[in-house]
Amino acid sequence: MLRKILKQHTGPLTRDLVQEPGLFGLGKVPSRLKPASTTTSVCGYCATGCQLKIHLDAFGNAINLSPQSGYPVNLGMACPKGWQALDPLDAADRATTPLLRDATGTFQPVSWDTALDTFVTRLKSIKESHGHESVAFLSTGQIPFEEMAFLGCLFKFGMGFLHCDANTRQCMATAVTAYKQSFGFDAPPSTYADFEESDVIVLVGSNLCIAHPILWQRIMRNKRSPEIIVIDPRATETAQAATRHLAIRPKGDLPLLYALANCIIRDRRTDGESIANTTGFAEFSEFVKPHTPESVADAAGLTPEVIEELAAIVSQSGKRVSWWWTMGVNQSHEGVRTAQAIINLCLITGNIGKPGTGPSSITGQCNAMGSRLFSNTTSLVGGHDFADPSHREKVADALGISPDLIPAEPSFAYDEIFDAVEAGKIKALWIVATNPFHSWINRSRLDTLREKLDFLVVQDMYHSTESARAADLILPAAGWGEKDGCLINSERRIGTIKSVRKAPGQALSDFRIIRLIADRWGCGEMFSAWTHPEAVFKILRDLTAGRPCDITGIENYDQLDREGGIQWPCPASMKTIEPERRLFENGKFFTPDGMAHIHFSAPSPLPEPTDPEYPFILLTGRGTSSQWHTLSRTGKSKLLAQLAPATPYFEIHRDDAMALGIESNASVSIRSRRGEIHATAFIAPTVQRGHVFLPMHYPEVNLLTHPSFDPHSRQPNYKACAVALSVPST
Ligand SMILES: Nc1nc2c(c(=O)[nH]1)N[C@H]1C(S)=C(S)[C@@H](COP(=O)(O)OP(=O)(O)OC[C@H]3O[C@@H](n4cnc5c(=O)[nH]c(N)nc54)[C@H](O)[C@@H]3O)O[C@H]1N2
Ligand SMILES: Nc1nc2c(c(=O)[nH]1)N[C@H]1C(S)=C(S)[C@@H](COP(=O)(O)OP(=O)(O)OC[C@H]3O[C@@H](n4cnc5c(=O)[nH]c(N)nc54)[C@H](O)[C@@H]3O)O[C@H]1N2
Ligand code: SF4
Ligand SMILES: [Mo]
Repeated sequence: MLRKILKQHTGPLTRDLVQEPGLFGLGKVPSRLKPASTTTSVCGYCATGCQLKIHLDAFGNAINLSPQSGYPVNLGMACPKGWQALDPLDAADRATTPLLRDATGTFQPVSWDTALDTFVTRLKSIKESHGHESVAFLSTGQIPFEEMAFLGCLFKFGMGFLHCDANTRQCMATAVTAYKQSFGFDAPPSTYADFEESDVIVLVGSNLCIAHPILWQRIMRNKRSPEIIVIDPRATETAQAATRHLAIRPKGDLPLLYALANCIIRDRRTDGESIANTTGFAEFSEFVKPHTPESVADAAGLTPEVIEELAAIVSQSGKRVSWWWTMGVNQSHEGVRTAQAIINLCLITGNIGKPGTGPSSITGQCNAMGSRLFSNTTSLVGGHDFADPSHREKVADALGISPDLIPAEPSFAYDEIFDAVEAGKIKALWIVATNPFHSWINRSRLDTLREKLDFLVVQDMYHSTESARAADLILPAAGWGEKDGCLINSERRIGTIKSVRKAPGQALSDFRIIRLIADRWGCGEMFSAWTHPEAVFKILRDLTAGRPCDITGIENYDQLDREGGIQWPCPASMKTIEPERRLFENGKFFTPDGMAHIHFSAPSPLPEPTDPEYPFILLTGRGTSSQWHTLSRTGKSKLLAQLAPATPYFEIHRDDAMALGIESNASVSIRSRRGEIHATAFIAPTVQRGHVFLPMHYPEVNLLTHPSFDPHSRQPNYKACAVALSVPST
């Protein structure tokens, strides 16, 4: 039956299908038999986007890998996760067949035929009874954008649902919103060469040595003896390696950044030419006046002298200053305004559109940037806007569908989807390549919400994740290394990934699963041209025509490989494709008036401040360069497992530990208003008094976090909540 469907709707064997021999039980196709060789693939973990050289056996199967030396991103380097990227493919808990929960609550292996039938029958009946807002999907920044686009377009245009979001909301929704409001498009301006060309590098809430180690290596290649300033409450590995560490009070960033603007404007250290390309400068100058170094010192946890000094360093005439931020900014109740306060500093000091400058968010997941342009969740596919009728017309025309199929109204954001589940409005969830039962803020709420869902589908490489274990139906997915497609890294560089391994058992690429669902749903015709990833790449490429992310000048995957990846934009009119390009060199932005808009608003208090009952601030984040998020992949590598503790630990200041009678390696109870966990004490010189730090990789962590959100981006405020510590009596 399955073969019949595929024959009918997918046309001749495609590159992608050929590389999924598990589907046909064929083994590799003879034409691929060739002597042992190599190919390349961009790494499937972080948004640095290193290229790996994959060593193949005579059958085209990956046997080993090494970092690619000529690639403009990693220049021959890789971090431990990249080196071990093949390990997780062989894990024993790979999902190898669809699993359906039976009447007793036990998972039973079922055929794809049954899985697809169940999927379609259940969702259609829920839609019929409860309407097109009753089903939502939650997806990811970690699959190729051809797959993301297929999922988003099928779900909205083919299946006719509305609500969907991705783990990118947990990650960079704040940066997206900040850029859109300030520049008129979600456009991180820098290129990685800027790390090497700056005189001053400011890292705000960004622990590069752990989270983007190869980008730190890029900084180390800077020959201008740069001042490297880290603004982080913790003395992270990056802070320790920097030239200057500002141990800010958690969420003290916004007052600090406004005070810096105040000093710079007060001392006339601004750049008039750059300010001429902005709107709102006069109002901003008035607004920052009360934010003096003295008045913000307490909120920032820094002395007025340090603030004055920083203001002088980041506004030196003739010096190139680049600002880079990550989750210490994005995951905040006021992340958007904080990101924009950084953008504003670059605008008023002229640090934009030139070598070694720029306000840049460093993205997290390998394809978070791809999801921003193509996932069809928050933005209409191809860098368009759902609310704009001309964009809907254009996309409908290009896809050959009726514009009426494209919704004008926005989807619920991630947290609103859960609220709608709670309210009984959303009855079914389809989770693809993310693990919110571990990673969502205050995640114990999901256990309660699970009871409210009539149907939960989880599409994952593994059947053992916290989310898969909660599902009614598990769809087994191929992972990185087992499929083709494109990823976009933090500097807007598009690169390819390749199928170099056969997915185990009956696992299929997400592309193929979505294709099968489209056909079974009865809307396969609408996607008749979406036969394989490269065909979809070309459809998406053509859709970008005339948008800031125009990539109509990219011919095909081979060209992407030949050129060492290509940054957007790359319109068809581009004669020469330079390997490193930054945005806004001409001082023109993507807003209707061509100006950058200066946004600001008054800082607001911490959503959950400490008090006598919960006297510590809990900070969370990445703990090690060797582990990835919820450990579903890196946790399977024996080698990586040796590089980080297997059970939860937390960092605490020596004085706090002494005051509470906590000894090194003691098991300590950490309580918030939402839950209690136990973790091993690590008395560390990294955290300030009154703070504790827990790595996010352990499932316990999000039992504690406080569900507050940035009002503009709806990004969760993962980084600061109030907790209490106690040593359990034995
Ligand atoms: N090894 C590894 N690398 C990864 C990942 C991984 O799981 N493992 N995940 C990837 C992903 S998806 C992401 S998003 C990135 C995240 O990369 P980063 O954002 O660099 O990592 P985090 O540790 O989450 O947060 C960075 C820092 O923010 C600080 N911080 C907390 N509160 C504040 C504050 O109020 N102000 C300031 N200024 N700083 C604050 C924390 O102390 C922390 O050191 O990493 C990517 N790379
Ligand atoms: N407390 C706290 N919580 C946090 C954070 C924090 O700093 N602190 N950071 C947040 C951030 S920035 C992020 S990005 C999120 C990450 O949170 P998640 O997205 O939940 O974490 P991952 O472990 O990356 O989950 C990806 C899932 O996709 C599966 N997978 C991998 N490849 C494929 C594929 O090709 N196809 C399919 N179908 N499945 C695949 C993996 O097995 C895994 O189960 O966590 C957030 N949670
Ligand atoms: S730095 Fe990121 S992209 Fe590079 S090898 Fe490590 S995980 Fe992969
Ligand atoms: Mo992230």
